[in-house]
Amino acid sequence: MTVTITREGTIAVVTVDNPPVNALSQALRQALVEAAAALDADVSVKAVVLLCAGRTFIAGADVNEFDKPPLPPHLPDVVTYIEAAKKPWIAAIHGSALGGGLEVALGCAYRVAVPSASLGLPEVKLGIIPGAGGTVRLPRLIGPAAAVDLVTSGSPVGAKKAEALGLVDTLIDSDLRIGAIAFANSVADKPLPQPISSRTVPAVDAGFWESAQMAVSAKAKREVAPLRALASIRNACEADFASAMAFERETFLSLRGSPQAAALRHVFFAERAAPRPPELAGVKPRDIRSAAVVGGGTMGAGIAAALRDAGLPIILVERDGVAVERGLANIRAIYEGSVKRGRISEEIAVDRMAGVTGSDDYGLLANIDLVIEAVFEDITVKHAVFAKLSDVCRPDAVLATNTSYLDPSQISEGIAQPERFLGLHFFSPAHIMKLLEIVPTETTAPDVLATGFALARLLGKIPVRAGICDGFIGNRILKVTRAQAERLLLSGATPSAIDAAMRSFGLPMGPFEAQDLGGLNIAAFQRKAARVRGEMPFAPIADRLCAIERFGQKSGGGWYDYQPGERAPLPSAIVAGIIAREAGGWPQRPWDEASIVDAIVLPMVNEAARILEERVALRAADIDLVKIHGYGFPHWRGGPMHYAEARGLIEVLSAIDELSAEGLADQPSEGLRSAAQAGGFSGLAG
Ligand code: 3H9
Repeated sequence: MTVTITREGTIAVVTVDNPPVNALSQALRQALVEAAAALDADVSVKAVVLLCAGRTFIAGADVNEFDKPPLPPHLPDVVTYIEAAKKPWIAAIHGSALGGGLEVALGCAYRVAVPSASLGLPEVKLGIIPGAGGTVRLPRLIGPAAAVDLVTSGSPVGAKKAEALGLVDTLIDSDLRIGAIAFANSVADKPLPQPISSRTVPAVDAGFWESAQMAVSAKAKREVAPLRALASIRNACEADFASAMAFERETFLSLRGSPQAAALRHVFFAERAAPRPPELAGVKPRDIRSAAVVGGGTMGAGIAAALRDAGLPIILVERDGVAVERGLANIRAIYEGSVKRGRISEEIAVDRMAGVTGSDDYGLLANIDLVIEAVFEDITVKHAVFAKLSDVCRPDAVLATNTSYLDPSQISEGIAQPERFLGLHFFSPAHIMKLLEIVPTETTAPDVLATGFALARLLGKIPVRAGICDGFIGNRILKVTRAQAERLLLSGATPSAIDAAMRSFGLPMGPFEAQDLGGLNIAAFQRKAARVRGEMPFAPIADRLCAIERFGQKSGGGWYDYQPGERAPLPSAIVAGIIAREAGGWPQRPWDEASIVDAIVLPMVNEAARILEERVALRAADIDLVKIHGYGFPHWRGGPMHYAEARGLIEVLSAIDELSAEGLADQPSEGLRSAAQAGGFSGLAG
């Protein structure tokens, strides 16, 4: 870390260089205070430009320090020090001014930024609130309504919007350093602007806080930080500056040590570790400038849209003209939906479709860099597709399968240059869902695997490397969840009670509602295939429902009944009857919310430990990302593995022991036993 001071005439330029993102470590805070003191004492300096080296302005407090006691100088004091400087400080922003970085900029007399910069207070995404005056200064600068939006959403705004809000004084289109120095010269002899801390807050309309409270709590659901941030802004609008700062700091410090903040920090670091598997360090991915998708069903169309959204030209291949038209219509429907939801404009939708070519001619793929197969889950159909791709594609083209349940190694049999083949398992809807399971075979070349990770980055997805097994990481755990849900039914719980308990735990939907929405037939098809392989999947009630064609909402009923045209699930007498018949011989017991959650979540953890033990997943944190980004596990709980560790693995182990003694779960896995003994999953990971 270095902070250097250079001179351009009477302007001092303070350059912060603390790679990778100029986070405000203790050493940097100290250096900023020292720079401010030295420059205040230097009569030859009329104004100060605060600039950052590298790819970004200060991106916030150093999150690595949040598990330790705070060390002086504390950030609020650093900001106060800069705000009290005798000469104007000008924050010159490129990249991201986030969290503490923006708070430092708010201590400066002026803020200038390049148009590509973004500014924000993302603290709520880490389970905390801004802790260095963000909730107190922001409403004094841009008004309460804009401050509430920015702080409670945690989403940054672009520099142009920031200028319109009054957060940035001037945009600098040319070289930032030169532009900021010119700006500094233009204000050097003017009186200092009134510090933000001593400005008054504009009044709000009657009922403003009540409606903000309702809107924020509806969005936050059970996340604590957004409402606490709102309370801090409200207090800052109603109290004097000093007491508002004290209130903010107290809230920040209490949240910093909270379980939600610990969980969200775990997710933050997991998301940053996942895209960089150590074994691929230094491996150069292949170039991907064009892509094709084979199969235009729901998955294929979603994958095509995801690739297209990342700017790649796309060819969609289907078996005949009618199927091509259907595939193109599926992609078009995705873009029409995005326009309707206000996600993109009509012009963008037209442009995206213009970049998609539909064809039944594999010959068009002769010069394509990446082809993803998303056809029917049948090994013969897939073999036929890859045989054609082997014939027509360049030998260095990357070939991928989006299979969910088949073995990618088997699919790759017979492919010319099998080292260019891998599994890329997207989640539906593929243009929205963030998770991408990357599944190499034994023969996948390192640069092809690296291409999978590079593709994830290009598409803005969270990549997780998964080994080959039935269902990879996510669907393998899902099977356990579903089996558990049926065991609960057989021992006295109802679908509505189980769904309600899981929603109250934080999932967007319970297991039965989710199956009714997605349809029960795909899982039934997979169970049939598993039975052919000699396996014995456990789904006695789902099997009975499928036998009477209760496939879910699309067939008018599944685990629940539905009124025609309605989506509200209604308890079903037919289903209750089937459960009662199947439950004969099962011991009945009472189930409350907590015991339902335990009987579903803890067996997930048990299976996940087995997955780690088998090295199907490389890290426990990867499994957390799979469940959060693919299956709606509440991110503020940190994923099932973090949840289990936070709860204590000994307790988890004994709960599973009890469930399995009652015949309500599998026995604890060896992986779980050894992790419990070691006090964490890190020993299982590699
Ligand atoms: C805060 O400020 C609280 C204050 O209000 C109050 C204080 C009193 N700390 O994301 P990338 C590391 S809370 C430590 O891949 P990109 C990251 O782990 C903070 N490390 O880069 C990774 O390390 P490695 C509010 C951090 O270019 C490397 O940097 N601020 C931090 O895709 C590259 O990260 C935020 O929440 C950090 N704050 O994106 C901002 N940030 O290479 C969070 C990053 O070892 N950061 N690292 O794996 C971001 O949003 C992105 O990193 C950013 C760059 C957009 C800046």
